[in-house]
Amino acid sequence: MIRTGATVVSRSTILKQTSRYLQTSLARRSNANKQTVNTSFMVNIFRGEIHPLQVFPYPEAADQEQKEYIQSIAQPVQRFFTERYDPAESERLGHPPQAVLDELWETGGYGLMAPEEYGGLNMSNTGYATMGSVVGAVDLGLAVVLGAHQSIGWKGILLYGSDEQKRKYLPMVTTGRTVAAFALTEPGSGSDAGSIRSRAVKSACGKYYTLNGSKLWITGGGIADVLTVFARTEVTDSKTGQKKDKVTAFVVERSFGGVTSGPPEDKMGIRCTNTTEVYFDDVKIPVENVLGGEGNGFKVAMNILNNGRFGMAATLAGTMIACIAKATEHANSRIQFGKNIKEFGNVQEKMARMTILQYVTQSMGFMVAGNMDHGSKDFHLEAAISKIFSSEAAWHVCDEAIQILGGNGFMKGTGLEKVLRDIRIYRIFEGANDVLRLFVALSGIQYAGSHLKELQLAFKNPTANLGLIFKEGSRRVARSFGVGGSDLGPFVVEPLKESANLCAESIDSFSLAVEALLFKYGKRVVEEQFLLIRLADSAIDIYAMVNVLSRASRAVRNNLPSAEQEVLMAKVWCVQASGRVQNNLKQINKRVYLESFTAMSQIARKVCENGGVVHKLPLEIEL
Ligand code: MYA
Repeated sequence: MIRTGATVVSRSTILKQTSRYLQTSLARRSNANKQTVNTSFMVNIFRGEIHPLQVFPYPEAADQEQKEYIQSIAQPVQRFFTERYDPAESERLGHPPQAVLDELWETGGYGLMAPEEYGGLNMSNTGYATMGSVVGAVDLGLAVVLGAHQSIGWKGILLYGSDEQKRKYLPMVTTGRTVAAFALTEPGSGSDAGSIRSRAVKSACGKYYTLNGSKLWITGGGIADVLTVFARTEVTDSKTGQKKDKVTAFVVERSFGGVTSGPPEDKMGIRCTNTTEVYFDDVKIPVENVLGGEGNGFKVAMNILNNGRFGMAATLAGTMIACIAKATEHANSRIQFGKNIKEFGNVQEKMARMTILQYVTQSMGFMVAGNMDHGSKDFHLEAAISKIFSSEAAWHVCDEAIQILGGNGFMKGTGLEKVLRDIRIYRIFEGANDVLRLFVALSGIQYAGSHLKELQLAFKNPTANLGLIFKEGSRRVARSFGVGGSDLGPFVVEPLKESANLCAESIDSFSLAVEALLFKYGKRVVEEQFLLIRLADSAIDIYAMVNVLSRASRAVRNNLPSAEQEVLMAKVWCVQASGRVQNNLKQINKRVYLESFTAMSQIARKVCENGGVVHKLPLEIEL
């Protein structure tokens, strides 16, 4: 049994400790330098600093009244899906049945997070995450139908729209049966979102823009009548008077004329969603439809995406629950070699890993959502990590569920084959995992780098910067004696102290690795993708560790019936994740690994030059 007695710190003590910790560190920092403090836990660990507010204690994002509200919406939706929805039928039709769409429009499913005055259900991020989990357990295609509409399609209007834009468009897209879409990607611009070519030119009278260009793989592209479109525009710098091309976001109505769509794409999964190319030919957009200000489009696009990424984690957490349920049903009933297969260590390891991956994913999704509900603004890295982690975890969990079911899992009738096909795109869209890994590593490094620069400058005028130099100096001296490292002990319950140490050690090794990378490569670190990916993987494992430490501690403090299981999962996760972190960081420094990265570069170059693999059959014959 888990001890929940005298050794366990109360929630209010934790909150006090946390805020005292933050206040002292904020005060120290603001005395030392006047930079604004980033409250993101992940951004700060790149500097070896712990700002626990975003992770400890696990956010309580809904009071009783809000919980009841969320439940009152989620429960009937879940019942509706269980009783009246068939994902295979949606896939066959190429869209969810009209009766299902009607039901969703009528019950507010298209306007979950919009304020009531605009026809929405006024749900919080946590509420949205809950709905995502419900839908994700049923059909990932349907999740995209709903998510592309509200998570990115009209989210920009909610985040950046003027009162007039909100009044005009939000009621249309929440209850007015007008589908919204997000049009960023182009034939020549996928992950490199800044390189879009669509262009909008302002008229001489200054009243409208003329938009030309085309967008690719737009979810809802063939059925949306309101689109958030990104295009290059010429912007004059107010200070220098110089003209520059910058991205601007627009709300475009199909009814403006000149908006057409290609045929629906034939896709591997999420086949009930409509994905098309969208063309803009001399589309006249009134200037009032600029969203978030002329020239601010790139930031608008990124922030829309940042704001929605947690939804994917919550949704895929629901999917994993459904996959695990299928695997469990089989493990409980299947007898092989004279034994029920659930008795085999091999199956147990799979089931445990799947469950832990689901737990981590769910913890991340609701952690990010909860922090956003509490007003956090610095959640970009955490949201990106939750997207990367969840899409890979869900793939693994579904794949392993198929493995446990064996031949049955491979049959369409079990339903897992469709889920696996549907999950695949989640690693690609809303920011491909590969580019998001680089985003995580580089954003963190940039923050750490600015600190090192401050330090270098401080050394140029030591008398004026004694505080900063002394603080940094004593931190490094202490670390060199193996003391003064990070300490997560105060934030977790007794049974998790050892796991918290593993996580803290990982954080210390991580920040030292960042510093070493910066010293070795300076700005050139941007080119070192083999190393950046390993840094990102370490960051992901660390964020996963703090999530489970925080959530399992909450479970113990709140005496949840699942507390014992949650502690077990957190312990196993921390052992495995901290091992991976040490291994990844080792690869960043050690000669043999660095040489193998160079070798991999050479291998890949040769294959590309050759148009495929270079070696022949062992028989050495031509075919
Ligand atoms: S929609 C299409 C998705 N497309 C993408 O996600 C594009 C991916 N590309 C990027 O995100 C960017 O281009 C990257 C940066 C990250 C590669 N937050 O020079 P830069 C700032 C804030 O590094 P780049 C779809 O798929 C940066 O600090 N700021 O830029 C459908 C810098 O600022 P400053 C950011 O090299 C999905 C400036 O921008 C961010 O071009 C349907 C330039 O930076 C950021 N993230 O690239 C999904 N990034 O100038 C449905 C950069 O101040 C899901 N910056 O230094 C449904 C699930 C839910 C269902 C629920 C149902 C209920």
